[in-house]
Amino acid sequence: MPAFVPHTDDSPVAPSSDTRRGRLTVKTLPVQFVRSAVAPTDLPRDLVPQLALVGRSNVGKSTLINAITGSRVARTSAAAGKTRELNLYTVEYGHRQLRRLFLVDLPGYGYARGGDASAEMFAGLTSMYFGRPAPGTTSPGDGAGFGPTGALLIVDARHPGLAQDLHAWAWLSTQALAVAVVAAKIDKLSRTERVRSLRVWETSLNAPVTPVSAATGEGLESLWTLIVSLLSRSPSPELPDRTPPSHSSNSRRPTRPDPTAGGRTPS
Ligand SMILES: Nc1nc2c(ncn2[C@@H]2O[C@H](COP(=O)(O)OP(=O)(O)OP(=O)(O)O)[C@@H](O)[C@H]2O)c(=O)[nH]1
Ligand SMILES: [Mg+2]
Repeated sequence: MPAFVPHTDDSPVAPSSDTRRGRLTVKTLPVQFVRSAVAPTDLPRDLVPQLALVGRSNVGKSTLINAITGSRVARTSAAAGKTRELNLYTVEYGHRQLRRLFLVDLPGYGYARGGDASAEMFAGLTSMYFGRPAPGTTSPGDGAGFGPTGALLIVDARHPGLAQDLHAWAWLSTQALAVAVVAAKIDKLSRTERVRSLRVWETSLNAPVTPVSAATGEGLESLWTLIVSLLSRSPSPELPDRTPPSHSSNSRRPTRPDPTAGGRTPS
């Protein structure tokens, strides 16, 4: 699988692909699986930034981790609903502002065949993880680890404006995090379809969308630039409440994504 190779010096991220010949230089970044997390005590306690990958089941989150690291470290599957815990990976990047990061692969939402159990598993893990303080914002003080520094919402370039994705974006946008949207599987669209799809995505989310393909490597260098920018933003010194509310709560805290929220669920 082609991967973007980031520069390891202090210069801004620069293309490593030989675009004149349409080829990508494939090189593996130092990346390791750390552990699967299901509880706060499984989360990292060091001050390394954490980037969460959020998106519908089967949208290509795990594949994207492999593509941007030039590895096969993350388990992928053509069948939806395979990832059932938070999988933590550590990556050495080598940029002046970002020498190391955690990539956190979340289970996908919207796995219809998983039923209530799958939806509850997703909601429970998400609220556990996003309820934790980001590295450097405060000391957890409870023997547990840190939560995300930033998050990428991964959407499918072919299915713009899905209600579940809009719902997830609305929720993510209320979090005290640097967040951005990435449209995956762009290789499945023609040039004309891409333009149309990205326009609909950006309008419906009211946010810029970075198109990528793990299959061809398109957009991966822009994605690394985006990641550096997201994770280099200093976290807010005042830690807002990032805990999703319970159903009985009337407070103005953000609500968690509802994996069963409307919309069709294409594969
Ligand atoms: N053509 C194409 N296929 C892709 C791309 N990214 C992922 N896929 C395929 O999409 C399927 C799902 O990919 P995964 O990475 O396992 O998806 P996921 O989001 O991690 O899924 P869950 O773990 O179930 O939430 C696999 O068959 C991948 O090969 C892409 O950029 N282009
Ligand atoms: Mg996965």
